[in-house]
Amino acid sequence: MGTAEPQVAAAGDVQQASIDGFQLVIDALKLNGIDTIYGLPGIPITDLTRRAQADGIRVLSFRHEQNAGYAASIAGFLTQKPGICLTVSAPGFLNGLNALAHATVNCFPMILISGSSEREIVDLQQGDYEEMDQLAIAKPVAKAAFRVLHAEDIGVGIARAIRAAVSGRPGGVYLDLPAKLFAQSIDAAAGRNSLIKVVDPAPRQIPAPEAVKRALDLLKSAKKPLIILGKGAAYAHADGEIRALVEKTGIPYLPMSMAKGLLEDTHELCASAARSFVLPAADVVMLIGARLNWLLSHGKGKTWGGKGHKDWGGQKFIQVDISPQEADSNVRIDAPVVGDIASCVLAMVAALGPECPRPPQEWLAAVADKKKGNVAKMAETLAKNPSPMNFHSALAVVRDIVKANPDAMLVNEGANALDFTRSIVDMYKPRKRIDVGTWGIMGVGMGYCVAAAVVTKHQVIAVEGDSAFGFSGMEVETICRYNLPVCIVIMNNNGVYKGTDVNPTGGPDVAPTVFVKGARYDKLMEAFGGVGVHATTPAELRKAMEDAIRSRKPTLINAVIDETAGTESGRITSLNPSAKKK
Ligand SMILES: Cc1ncc(C[n+]2csc(CCOP(=O)(O)OP(=O)(O)O)c2C)c(N)n1
Ligand SMILES: [Mg+2]
Repeated sequence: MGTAEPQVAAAGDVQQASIDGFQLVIDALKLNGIDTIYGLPGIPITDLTRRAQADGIRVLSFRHEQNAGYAASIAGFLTQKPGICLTVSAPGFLNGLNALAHATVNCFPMILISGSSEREIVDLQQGDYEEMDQLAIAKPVAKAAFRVLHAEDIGVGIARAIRAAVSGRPGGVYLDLPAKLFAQSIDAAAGRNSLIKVVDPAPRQIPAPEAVKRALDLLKSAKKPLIILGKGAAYAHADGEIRALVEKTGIPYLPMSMAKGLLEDTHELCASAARSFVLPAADVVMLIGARLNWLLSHGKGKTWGGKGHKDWGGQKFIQVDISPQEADSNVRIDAPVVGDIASCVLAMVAALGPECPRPPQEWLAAVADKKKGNVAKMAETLAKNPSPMNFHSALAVVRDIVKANPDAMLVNEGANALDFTRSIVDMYKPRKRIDVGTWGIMGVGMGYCVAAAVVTKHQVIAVEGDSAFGFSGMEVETICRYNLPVCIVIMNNNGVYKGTDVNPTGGPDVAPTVFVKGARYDKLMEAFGGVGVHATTPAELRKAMEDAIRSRKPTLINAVIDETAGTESGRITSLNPSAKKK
């Protein structure tokens, strides 16, 4: 009897004085300013989601890990902090893996944290619950991959993951946390002391002065200079410096899709409406955070004025990029400038001096002239009001709504629904347009909507192809559950690209690109308490969008589009062997 009391007290003390793996993970994340987790609970991370929420981290629960992953990836892009996606083992991990690869390819900082099964059993392939060697599988698609086996190493593991995700060229990082780690308890003081608050996670990388000089000398020698802004430029949050560079030099610029709005698309130097003129005509091109990948036709071929599809067009290139390996990936780079975009642009603006020569007037006039013609042509098309509604008449409405709400985030995916939106809907502010990115991936839509609403608190407008929407459509429940100000506009043309294909055999199956005709996606939103609208005219679409923005209620507008209106593969018909033959 006499010994019972102290024992209880001692047990209490021991409990107080120890800390478990769950808590160390949560504390390590919080210590590094991570306030949101995008995930889906289950063994072995259910308690991690519960305890993270209890500790003040916002835990957003999705219906499928892929969407949580896309949300985390774009949160990383928008905030420059790694977006965290949390999944269960094997199948949950694999569902999240697509987004991890997407983050790596697009240079978005993201950490996929997955629970995993018992190492000994996995390594002997003895058939554990959800057994999989996740670390090995993640490695090829991640910028880095780590596993933590001991609670004492959680601090280091999370610090390494954060540094790998955001430093240099950002990317997707995998962090493997086996189930047994969470239950490990260690001395509380030692545990807390083992955590690391990462100092300067994405250090500035200052470009070499001689590289800056080489680049500016080349730029000043140009007769027909062009600047191309990529999403790396948008990521850099160097909006003032980039504007200063463009306006000081007076050089026409082309924004890549997610760089739209870095300077307003209506800026007099924006050459988007003259893209097919400026690319082959330019003599010196400065790429800022833009890679010469397929989206820029690899810097050669007919797009650039080359004779054949692999021929150099004769341009000289300046490439501003954080990665020293990027230069010469597709064509010769005459003046690489390596460093973080903000530091590079700042250095260039400073080196330009007050008296910066403007490009020759003939060049500026030629670009302006081309723009004027194309803008007038587009205005004519947009003014038409055909019945049924087509992409142009519907997107003319979206264009007006975005102009009136320049702070709104615009999420965009699809083929025609993507290409037409990109060219018709002007953006006015940086990092407002988020889309399919480097891979032209379908399925980012609803995950992006959730993250955009949560991170920015602004209204979100999503323009979605009906096929594209289907990849993540179930997350409308998530959007309703968290009552997010998201207005989804589905460009419903009954299928992939268009709804008019027929089965050549005459059999009962419809063609592979065709969906249920006249589907009512709006009812899906109503099922979860959101607002669903069926819109068949631009006027109905306009009213529904205005109502959605006024109310900030989750809204889905089923915009019925002429099913013959689209083209195969949107703008990238050339990559589609069968369409090319036609
Ligand atoms: C993950 C993934 N799967 C498939 C594709 C191929 N793909 C490209 S666009 C597209 C859908 C186009 O249809 P929709 O979204 O309805 O746009 P529309 O052209 O009809 O406006 C598909 C399936 C892809 N890009 N990504
Ligand atoms: Mg479609």
